[in-house]
Formats: sequence, structure tokens, C-alpha cells
Amino acid sequence: MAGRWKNDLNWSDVTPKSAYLTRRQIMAGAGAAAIGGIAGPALAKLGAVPSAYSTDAEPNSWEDITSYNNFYEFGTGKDDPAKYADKLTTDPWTVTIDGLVDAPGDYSFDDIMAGLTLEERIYRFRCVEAWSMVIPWVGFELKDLLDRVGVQPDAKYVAFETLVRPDEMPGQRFGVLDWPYREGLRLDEAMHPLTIMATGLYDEPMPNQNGAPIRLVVPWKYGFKSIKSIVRISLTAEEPPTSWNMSNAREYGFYSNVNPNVDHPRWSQATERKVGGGLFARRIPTLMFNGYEAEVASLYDGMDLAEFY
Ligand SMILES: Nc1nc2c(c(=O)[nH]1)N[C@H]1C(S)=C(S)[C@@H](COP(=O)(O)O)O[C@H]1N2
Ligand SMILES: [Mo]
Repeated sequence: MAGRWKNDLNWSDVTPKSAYLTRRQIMAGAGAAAIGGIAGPALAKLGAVPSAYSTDAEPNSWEDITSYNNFYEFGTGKDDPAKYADKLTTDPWTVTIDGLVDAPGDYSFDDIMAGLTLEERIYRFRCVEAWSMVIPWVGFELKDLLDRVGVQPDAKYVAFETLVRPDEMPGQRFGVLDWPYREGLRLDEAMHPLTIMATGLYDEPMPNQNGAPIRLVVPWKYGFKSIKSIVRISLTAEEPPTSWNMSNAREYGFYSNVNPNVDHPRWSQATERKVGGGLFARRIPTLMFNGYEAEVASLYDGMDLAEFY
């Protein structure tokens, strides 16, 4: 399924869903179906329930979202992830959760998903490169996972890592970034209800090029904070090093909140191009905190947003 256009005819179209859905997909679908009171057809989808946190902006198409990507482990071209990410093995998948937690360990994807209700979160998504999309993610709040493993009082930050597997990720043979891809959040940002772990989009399992099987989505920050294909989550006392900040601290800060008033050193952040709008589409204004100001501005009370970019 990954790396395929949704509207192409492929083998999944001629195979009963039950014959190719993995056990974890069936479990997730069945759980949501029980809640929604829907039988059979829900198996075809993840069965995510709607959320009040969704925007009513028009979502981008499946094709836009799965063909125009940044995932440097597969190359730096926007079409490289769609071309090469189908080689990534995402089942089995293990996420190591360690550091300042009560229950550190290696958790399988199935362990993490057990008992969760998946929500649909239709979020604005704004890349630091000044393009944007609206994406109907499927996932759950990161807070739910952190609460389950028990965050210890000394923890102040959450660090994330993507896998390193150059055999399957051709971009990792090049030193464009210092692998693994690393990201981090302050603990209060990680615990915010808008911060999700996404495991799908358009009610389908996450395509590999979008960060299968599990990735972070922080909708008020520039897209590079939303790290893909996560294999490690560490609770720390100190601010963790992050890939883009390590590679160019002047251009990419730890916070990287979307802010139309603070330009990137090489371009304006005042407007953005919504992907899929065609050649003559007008640029649209970029919103403070990507439109999530009412929800998140208080996290940064007393901070100079130009200094902590
Ligand atoms: N591991 C990893 N995560 C990553 C990236 C990456 O190169 N590697 N790119 C980031 C950037 S710059 C953006 S804009 C988003 C793109 O997500 P999308 O392709 O699902 O739209 O993923 C982010 N997460
Ligand atoms: Mo980005």
C-alpha cells in the first residue's frame, strides 16, 4: 500500500481487505468499530473518530500528501520518499522508551496501540520552506503514551529519534544530516493535547513516505519538528540536540514555532503556498502559531518569540 497512489488499481483493490490487513490494523479497526457501533466495513479503515481539534479547512488530496514529502532518509527530492520508501520494513516495529520514566522498555507497535481509540485530527501543516498543506491525520495524543510509561518529576524535555537503516533508506548513505534524525520538545509542549503521535492519514495506515508506522505531529511548529518513523523516545532533564539545529543553528531553532513575523534568514515567513493549488494560486498569509495561537500561546508567556525561534 505504501508508496502507491490511492487511486491506482493495485493488488489491494482485488484482495479482500481481511486477507492483507496486518493483525494490528485489524485490531485498531475493530476497536474503533466497536465504539462506533459499525460492523464489517469499518475493517476497511482505521475507524478514527472525529475530534474537536480538527480544522474545517479543506484537506489536501491523498495524492498531494503522499507524493510531495520531506524525508531525507530517502533523499532530498520531494518525490524521493514516494519513490523509495516502500523498501522500509515497518512490521515488526519497536519503540524504545527510556530516560526519566517509570516503565522504560522496548515497546512493540502493537503494545503501543493496544486499547487506544484513534482520532482523526485534520491539522494545518506548515513547512519551514513556506509551503503548507491541510492533512487529515489519524493518531492519539502523545500525552496518553507518556502517562502510560510514567514521566518522572525531573523530566523537562522529550527527545525523539528516527531509525537508522541505510540498507532500506538510501538517503542515509549521504551525510546531509547527522543520522539518526533527532527532534525534541519541551515537556509541556509534548503534553499539549494538540501534540499527537500519528499512525495514519485519510483513515488509512500511515504511508511509509509520511513516516510509517508512527510519527510525531506538532501542528503549531514548522514541519521539521514532526519527526517520522520513530524508534526512540527519551525523557530528559536537559534540552536535547535536534538534527536541523545541529546542522544550522542560525537557521533552525529548537522551538521553531510558526511565526509570520520572524523571517528565516534566507526568506520571508509571512506567507505560504498551499500545495496542490496550481501554478497561479495566490500565496496565503501564514498565521501566528500556524493558526493555533489561542491553544498554545500561553506555553510561551514571557519568552521573546524572536529570540526563541
Ligand atoms: N525522520 C525524518 N522526519 C522528518 C523529516 C525527515 O527528513 N526525516 N522531514 C521533516 C520535514 S522538513 C517536514 S516538512 C515533514 C514532512 O512531512 P510529510 O512528508 O508527511 O508532509 O516531515 C519532517 N519529519
Ligand atoms: Mo519541512
